[in-house]
Amino acid sequence: MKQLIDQNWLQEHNAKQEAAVISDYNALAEKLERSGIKIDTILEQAKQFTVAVPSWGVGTGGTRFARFPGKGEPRNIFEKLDDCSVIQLLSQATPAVSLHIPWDRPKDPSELRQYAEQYGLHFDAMNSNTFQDQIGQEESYKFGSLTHTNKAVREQAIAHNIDVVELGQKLGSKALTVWVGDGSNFPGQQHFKNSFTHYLDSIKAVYNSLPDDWNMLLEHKIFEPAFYSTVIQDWGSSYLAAKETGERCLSLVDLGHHAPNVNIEMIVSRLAQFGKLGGFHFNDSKYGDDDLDSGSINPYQLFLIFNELTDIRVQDPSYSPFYMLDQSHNVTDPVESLMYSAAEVQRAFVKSLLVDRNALTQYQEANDAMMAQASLKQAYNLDVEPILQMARLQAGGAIDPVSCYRASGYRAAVAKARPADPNKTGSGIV
Ligand SMILES: [Mn+2]
Repeated sequence: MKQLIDQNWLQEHNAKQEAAVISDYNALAEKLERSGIKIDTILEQAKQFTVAVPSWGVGTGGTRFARFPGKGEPRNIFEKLDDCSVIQLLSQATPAVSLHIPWDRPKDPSELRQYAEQYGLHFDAMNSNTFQDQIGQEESYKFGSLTHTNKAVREQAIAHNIDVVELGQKLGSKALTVWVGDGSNFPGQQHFKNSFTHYLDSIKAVYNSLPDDWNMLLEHKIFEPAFYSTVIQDWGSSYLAAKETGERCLSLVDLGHHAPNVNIEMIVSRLAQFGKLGGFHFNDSKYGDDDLDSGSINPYQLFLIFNELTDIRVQDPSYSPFYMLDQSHNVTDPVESLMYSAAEVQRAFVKSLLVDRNALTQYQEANDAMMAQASLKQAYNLDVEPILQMARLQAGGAIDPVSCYRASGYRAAVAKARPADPNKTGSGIV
């Protein structure tokens, strides 16, 4: 398999920290053993955990005010995959890449697929884009896409989604994620019922073109770019649409797409209870859809979400929603942020495995609020870093991905190989 960081060098880098990791791991094993937890079974599950990287995440993001490009930013989808391969190599938790079309449209899909496969990468859910106009496009999305009042615009948006599915099939993807910014900025601007009816008709048309082994994921978002009303603004609208559309049409939860302080872990439980929770976009936020790094603001919320997911998997071990990081990296090296964030999501997952579910159930049944919340905190407060380090070490990754990446000199090398085009502002999502 092709690797952009030399395996021997990586092993030498790990060797300096290996003895400390083994010592920490053994100490944690002893501690968990006292609670009847076998650390090796947790380690195996940690090694199985994966979260997809968004192709657009490896470029520097920006705000609606400005974008400050980083050095050596990828200039095309092949260079994006180079960066994704480094993230996977060092973190060993991100073997899949999620593409955004048309940003990542390849001239030759089979060439792109082979390019990914040489790194051991594959393609996760495909993302369509009808929230901006594309060059040469007949109709404009200024006043909406799948929900537009004009049938010709809706048909164009439907055709785009079907096209993305056809491309995704050639790339080995198994899902289409649909997010539309359709909505209104003023009371009275849009007829709520009519716009939702248009949405349902449009996504049903896309759904009918899906291959049998594909899922369609509907992503809701409370506001922005529409500031008064958004057609798919919440999990309720998403659930209704998914239910109306079909069995393989599911809701996707982006953590940043809710009002502040909304109980997202309960949304997770509700959607899952009725078989409609299909996937996640992980990120964190303080004020709105900030797209900050996962776990950087509210790691306890991330843990509580995984606590629900692990609870679901106790009932149904085969349950496996689509996981993706959806972040905008404005002030960090995107490769570092994505490696660090993948580990934060993996950390929340691992901690959720340590919750004593029998004890929690008993406390809930007995209305012992104190001990119920303490049983969650007991798992959350444990430092599981040795498990994550051991998982990476055994899988051939880096014990400490960020320090290893910095020592490798990868960014300096690509900065030389990828001179910035002064006329291009590059990728990035706001
Ligand atoms: Mn998202």
